[in-house]
Amino acid sequence: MSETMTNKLNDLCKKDIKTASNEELYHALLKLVDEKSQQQVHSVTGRKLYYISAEFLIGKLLSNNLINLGLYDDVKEALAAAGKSLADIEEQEPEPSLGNGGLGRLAACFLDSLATLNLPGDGVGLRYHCGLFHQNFKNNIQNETPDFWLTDSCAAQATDTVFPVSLAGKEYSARLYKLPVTGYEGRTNTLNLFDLDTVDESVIGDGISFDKKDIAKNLTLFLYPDDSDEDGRLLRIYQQYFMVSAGAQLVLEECAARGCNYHNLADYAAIQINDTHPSMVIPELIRLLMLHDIDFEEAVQIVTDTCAYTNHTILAEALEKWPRHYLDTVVPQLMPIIEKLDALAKSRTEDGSLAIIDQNQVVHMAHMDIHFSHSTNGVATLHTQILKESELAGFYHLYPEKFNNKTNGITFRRWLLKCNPSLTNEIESLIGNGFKKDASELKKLLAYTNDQNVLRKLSEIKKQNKEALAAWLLHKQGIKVNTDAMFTIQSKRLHEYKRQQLNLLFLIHQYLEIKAGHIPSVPLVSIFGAKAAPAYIIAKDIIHGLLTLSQVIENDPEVSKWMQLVFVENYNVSAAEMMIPACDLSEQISLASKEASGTGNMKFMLNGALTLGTMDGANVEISEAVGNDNIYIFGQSSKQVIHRYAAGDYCAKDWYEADPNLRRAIDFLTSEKMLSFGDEEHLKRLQNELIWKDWFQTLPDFNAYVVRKQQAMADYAADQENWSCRTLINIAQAGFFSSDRTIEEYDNDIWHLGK
Ligand code: 26V
Repeated sequence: MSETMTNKLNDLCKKDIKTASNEELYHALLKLVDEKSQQQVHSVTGRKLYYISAEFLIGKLLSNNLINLGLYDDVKEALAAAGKSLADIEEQEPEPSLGNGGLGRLAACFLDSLATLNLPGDGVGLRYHCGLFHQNFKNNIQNETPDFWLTDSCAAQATDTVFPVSLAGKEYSARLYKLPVTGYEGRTNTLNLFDLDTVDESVIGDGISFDKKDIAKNLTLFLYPDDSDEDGRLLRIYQQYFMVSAGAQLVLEECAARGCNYHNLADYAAIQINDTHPSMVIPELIRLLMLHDIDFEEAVQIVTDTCAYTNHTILAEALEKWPRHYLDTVVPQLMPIIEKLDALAKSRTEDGSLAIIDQNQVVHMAHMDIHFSHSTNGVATLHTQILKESELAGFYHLYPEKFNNKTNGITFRRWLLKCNPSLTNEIESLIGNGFKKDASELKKLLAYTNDQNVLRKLSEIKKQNKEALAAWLLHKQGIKVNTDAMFTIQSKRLHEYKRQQLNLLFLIHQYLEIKAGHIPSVPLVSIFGAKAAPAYIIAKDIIHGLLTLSQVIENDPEVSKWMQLVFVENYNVSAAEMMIPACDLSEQISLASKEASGTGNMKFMLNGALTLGTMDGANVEISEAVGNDNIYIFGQSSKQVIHRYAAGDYCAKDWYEADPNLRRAIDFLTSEKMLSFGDEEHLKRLQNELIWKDWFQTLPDFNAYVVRKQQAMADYAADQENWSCRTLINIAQAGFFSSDRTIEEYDNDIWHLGK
C-alpha cells in the first residue's frame, strides 16, 4: 500500500520524494487531498443546510483531511520510508484562525460531522485576511499583531461567482471562495467564504490598527475589529451585512438551480443562524424574495420556515443590539423591512420587552431571530432552561413550541484521532474501531475499569503526551516543565465570567502556603492559554497578573520545584491539540449560569482529564454522565447566582474582609514581589476590581475552589491507579459529547436534510 502511495507522491511532486523539500511535499499532499475529496462530492437532493456564521475556527486542515479521507497511515508510512516527517510538513501550513473561541470551533466541528454523516450542509462566512490577532507577550503584557494566514497555498479557492452587495448606498462585489470540507468516510461539502477584491492589507498600521472608515480596503481584514468606537461598530455591521447578503443570494441561486421557485424555498434550504452576527439574513432574504414578486406576508412565512436560530450566551453584552441610526446608515434598504417586522412583532404581543425596535430606537437582533425563525435553541440543558425560565421567558411564553435544546458536541476525528494517536490506538486495541463513527461505543471501555494493565497503559500515554507538550513548550517558548507534576489546564477566551482570576488567586494562595512551609501533595504545573479582546482592559490585567506571578514563582527556587505557571503564547487550535492530551485536571470554573455550554470541557474529558468545575453549562451533563466520584464540582449553583444577582446586594468587600486567606491572596497582587516584575497600574486596577466590583462573584467561590483543587491533588498523589481508572470512566462516557450526536439531533428536530 505505502509503495503505491510513494509512487503517487513522487508523481505529484514530479520528483523522488526523498529529494523533495517540505514545501514541495506540502503542495503535493494538498493536491492528493483535493483529488480524493473531489471524488466524494455528491449532488444534493432535497433540503440542504446553510450554516451561517461569523466564525469558522477550522484550524490546520491537512492532517485532518488525510485522516478523514483514509490516507493518513499510508502517507505517513510513505513519508517515513523516505526520511520525511508529516509533522514537519505540517509546519508549512498556515493556521486559519477564522474564529475566536467556542462558537467558531463549534461551527468547524459541525461541518466535519455533517460531511461525516453524509448530510448536505455547507458553511457560509467571511474570508478574513487576518482572522483573530496573533498574541505575543512583552513585559508581561499582551500585544497584538496581524496574523496573515492567506498564502498562495491556502486551500480556499477563488471562484468566478460574485454577488452585488449595497453598503451605505454604494455597490460592492462579494466574491465567493470555496473550501472543501471532507467527512470521515463521508462526503465532501463546502465552506463558502466571501471577500471583497479591493481589500488591502497594506492599510494595517501599528499593531492591528487601521483606518476604520475605508470600507473598500478594510472590510474583511480582521475578525471582530475593535468596536470600542463608533467606526468600529459600524464596520461590524458592514461585515455582517456583506456576509448575509452574499450568503442569501448564494442560497437563492443554488436553490433555483435545483428547481426551487422561491415559494417553496423551505423545501430546498435550511438556514441556521449561529448567534446574532448573521441575524440580518432574515430581513435580507425577505427583501430579496419581494424583489422576486413575493408579497411581504408570504415572504415572512417562507423565511420563518427556512431559518432557525442558535443562542450561545446569556451575557447581555453579547446579545447584539444596534442603535437604529447605525442601520439607517449602513443598510437603509433593510430598514423598511425591519420596521414592518417590528410592527408585526408588536401586534403579536402587548409586551414591549419583546419588540425588535425598542423605545430608545435600539434594534434587538435576537428578538428578530426568535419572532421570525421557527426554532430557537440553547447549547446545553442548563443553558436552554435558563433561556426559557429567565433570559427569554417572555418569548418562551409566546412561542413555547419554538424552544429546544441541542447540547454541543465536538468532532472526535480532530479531538481524539488527530490530536491523540496513542490513546486512539489503545482504545482501538481494546474495543475495535467502531467508536470512530459511533462514539457511544466508547462505553465498551467500562469493561476495563479493573484491568491493571489497561490502567497502567493509560498513565503511560498521559506521561508521553506530557513529554510531547514539554518538548513543544521548550521549543516554542524556551520553558522547561516538570513532567512528573500534575498538569492542570485552563484554556479558553479570556473573560471575567470564565474566571481565570479565580485560578490566579488559587495560585497565589498555593505560593504563599509553600512559602509558609506547607508543602503540597504533588508538584503542580498550571497551564493557561487565552487571548483577551484588545480593548478589554481587565482581561488584559488578568493576563498581566498571571504572567507576573509566573515570574515570581520562577525566580523562587524554594517554590518553583513545587509549582509552575505556564502561559502559552498565541493559543489557537494547534496549541489546543498539543495541550489537551497532556492534561490531568481540566479547569472549567466559570460562574454558574454564565457559560452557555463550554466545549473545551468535552475535549479534555475525551482525552482522559478529570474536570474541576462549577455546575455550569455542559459541566452539568458531564457530571451526570460520569457520576460525582469522577469529577470535582464546587461553588455556587446557578440558582444561587441568579438569586444573588436579583437581590442586588452582592458586596465583594465583605467577602474580602471575612476570609483571611482570600485577603492575603488579593493583597499579594500589589506586594513588593509582584511589583518587582509587574506593573503597578495593571495590578492595582485588578486588585480594585476584585475588591470593589467582582461582577462574576469570584470571591464567594474561592474557598470551595481551593478545597476541591487540593482534594484533586491529594487524590492524584495518593493512588495513580485509581486516578487512571477515573480517567477511563471519563473517556468511556464521552460518547454523548460527539458532534455527530448533536448534528443528528439538529437534523431530526430542525433541518430534515436531504428530504
Ligand atoms: C465574543 C467576542 C469576544 C471578542 C470581541 C468580540 C466578540 C464578539 C462575540 C463574541 C461571542 C463569542 C461567543 C462564543 O464563543 N460563545 C461560546 O459558544 C460556545 C459554543 O456554543 C459555548 O460552548 C460557550 O459556552 C460560549 O461562550
